[in-house]
Amino acid sequence: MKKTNLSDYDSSVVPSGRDYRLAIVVAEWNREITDALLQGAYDTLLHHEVKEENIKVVHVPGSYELTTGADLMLRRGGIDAVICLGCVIQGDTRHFDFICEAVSQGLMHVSLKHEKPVIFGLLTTNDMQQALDRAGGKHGNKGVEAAVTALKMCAL
Ligand code: RBF
Repeated sequence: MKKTNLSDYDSSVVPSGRDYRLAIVVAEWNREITDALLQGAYDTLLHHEVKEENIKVVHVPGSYELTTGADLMLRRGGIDAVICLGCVIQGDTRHFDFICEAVSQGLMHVSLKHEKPVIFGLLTTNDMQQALDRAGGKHGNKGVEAAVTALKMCAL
């Protein structure tokens, strides 16, 4: 059967998070969207047995700051993976391209530098509707998928 919600996943293949400590770095821009992504990621970690006290949530002003946020979390030590959540919506100027490029390159760099998974949970959409569709709408919740990815990477 064709899946209509892309965040439907086989829960049985997701490793238990009972031994992991994770940070979630969330951008405040487009908060309606990023709050929904955060809720999806947080609930998914709890569902897979991550202890509440082992989830650290921090906010950064915009998606551009996700890289620094992830770096600071990993520099403190004791974190197994960082989930980064943000939403960049195409506007009239080229900010979209610069922010998306910086974040995708930046998060990869932080991940390789610290040798820890850094999960790219950044929506990069043409408009608000596409973002809503991916933050609990018809295309699921990408925060859920980011959390599942984090647990799978922690178990590698
Ligand atoms: N941050 C986002 O997370 N999503 C956006 O859609 C977004 N659009 C922006 C558009 C402009 C014109 C500017 C100047 C900033 C935007 N930001 C956005 C904020 C950006 O990620 C960052 O917080 C600021 O540029 C400060 O470094």
